[in-house]
Amino acid sequence: MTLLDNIHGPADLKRLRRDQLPAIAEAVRARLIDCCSNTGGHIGASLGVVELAIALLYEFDSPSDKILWDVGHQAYAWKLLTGRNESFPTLRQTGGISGFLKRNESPHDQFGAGHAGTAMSAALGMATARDLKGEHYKVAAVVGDGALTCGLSYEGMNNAGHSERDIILIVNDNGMSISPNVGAISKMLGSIVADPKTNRVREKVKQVTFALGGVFGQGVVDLARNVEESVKNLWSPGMLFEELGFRYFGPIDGHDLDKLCETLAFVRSMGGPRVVHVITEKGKGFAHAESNREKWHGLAAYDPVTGEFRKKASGPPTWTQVFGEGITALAEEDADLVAITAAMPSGTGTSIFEKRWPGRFFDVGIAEGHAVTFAAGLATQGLKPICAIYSTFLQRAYDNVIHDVAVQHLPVIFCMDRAGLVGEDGQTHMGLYDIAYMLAVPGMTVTAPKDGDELIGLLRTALAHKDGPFCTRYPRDKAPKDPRPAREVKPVPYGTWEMLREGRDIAILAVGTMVAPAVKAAEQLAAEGIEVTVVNCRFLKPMDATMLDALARNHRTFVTVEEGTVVNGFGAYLSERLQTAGPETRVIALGVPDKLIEQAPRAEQLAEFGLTAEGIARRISALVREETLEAR
Ligand SMILES: Cc1ncc(C[n+]2csc(CCOP(=O)(O)OP(=O)(O)O)c2C)c(N)n1
Repeated sequence: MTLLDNIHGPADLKRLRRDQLPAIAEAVRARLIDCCSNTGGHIGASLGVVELAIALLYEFDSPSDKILWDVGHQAYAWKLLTGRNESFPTLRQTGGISGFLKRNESPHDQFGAGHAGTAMSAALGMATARDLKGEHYKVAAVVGDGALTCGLSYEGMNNAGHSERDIILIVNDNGMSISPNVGAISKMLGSIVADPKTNRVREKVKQVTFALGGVFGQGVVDLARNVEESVKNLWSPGMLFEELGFRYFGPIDGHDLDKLCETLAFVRSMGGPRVVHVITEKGKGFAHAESNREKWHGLAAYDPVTGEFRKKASGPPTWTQVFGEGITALAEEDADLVAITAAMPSGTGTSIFEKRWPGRFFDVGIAEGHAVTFAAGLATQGLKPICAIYSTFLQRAYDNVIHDVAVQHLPVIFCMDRAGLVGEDGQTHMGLYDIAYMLAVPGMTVTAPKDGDELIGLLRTALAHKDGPFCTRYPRDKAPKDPRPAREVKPVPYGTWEMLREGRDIAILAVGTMVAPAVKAAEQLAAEGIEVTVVNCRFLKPMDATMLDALARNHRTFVTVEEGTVVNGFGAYLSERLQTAGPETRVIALGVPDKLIEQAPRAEQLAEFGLTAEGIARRISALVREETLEAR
């Protein structure tokens, strides 16, 4: 029995004395470290806000007060304290609780997320609804300093400050995004923390305002606040927030529960837009996580004592590594190649490039739209920008892809990691839509490699391609085999497919990750006496018209296989192309169905949707049986 077993929600926490809260924080940390050692997850980010989660639940009235966590990856303590202690070991597991906040998981999860930058806008929506309906709860958005590199956060702040509504922004400032945070705002937050003179003055002014409130009436307090504001504007680097219409409180130590509770209680009691600047330490209380904050932001299962991963990496490198090493090598040959990431240097493998080519590497912060338009600007001047952004996060920048890149026909190269089924991160992170959204962009070359060599070959093709944008995609997985050194890999001839096996009747047109299982399926089918054709459709757009026309002459049934949504995917695109091929021709599209996909290991997800050799063989066997019956 631990202290946590008695906490089933905020009411249980509120029954405790304030001096009992540090023991709760300790119990929460122990539980997080223990459970995440089996499940993996965002342990570093979550350890940093244990006290903040406790203080918010202690001083506010969740769920009638609405507390929103931006991204939601850091809200594990929040989960433990709002009724999910018992189910916490199922975190990120099949059928278990989510690694992010989800509205259908708990009434305390006010707004689901996974992508950064949404909390401020959503909070303002709630505060506005409250006011329109004449209700009286509080709304607070907890936003990390990393998420303050998102343009969306400022759109929300700009609107909230102007609205003068009762709304609280809590800036969780740990100096880190996943990697050390970047940009001017991050520097500004740092200078607030570092400036002792400012802090002393601000502290004094605040104490005076507090004291006056106790002795005199509201008029004097208002006057004192005006003085405080003027002094702060003179002295405070928190001015950015103040100018946006927020009263600034802080910086305060986010691990000091007394300070946190006191400040939150005071700020809760006020009205208007206000910001509380809380300084926290990522990984707090777990030595391994404190010593390498980037690695421990979020990770796979580990040994809680040694900090080693439970599963040792063996076998071929990940696609991410192949990409990172590939562009690093290609940059030796091409001085115009530059690489861009939106706050994901290690996730995209561009950190490998950064080490070798720091001057040609750009981390622009969590700002995918900006990353794309920035790349467009680089391309206008003859550079060859490689924009490495996860498939799911590039969704944020769709207009930039069309308006800033495609309309101007600029040769920007998009490399989409985590394309396809992403496993335990669940619904918000699925890379299932990029084929559909990229095929729809006029002039976009859309590709997917079957292995690491082909990825490097396609990158070579992309770098030589001057005629508009180019994209490629690869999954969260190991590459099928070790790639050859980049210098030995030739470009893939533009717009060509690769015939891998010739059969009769049915042709499997496989995309990227589905090529290897399609080949294996064909072998299994051959053992049943079914001979199928297998084609590697590494160019989804433009298609290999010569090969397609030849195939259409001696195949009736085309089975496309892609790791993406079947809605408007490659199968749909091919159907449109084959409309005039003859009444007998049909296209069967295998892929991911049109629904939100729940968290589970990636291999389980692939099997569930039949995107394995066995699954493909089963579907084709059934088709052949149907066709035989029809023919009788
Ligand atoms: C739009 C978008 N891009 C990238 C990410 C990947 N990502 C998840 S958490 C994170 C860092 C967030 O930093 P911060 O807001 O400071 O929170 P912390 O992890 O430091 O608590 C990033 C870049 C994301 N979730 N959403």
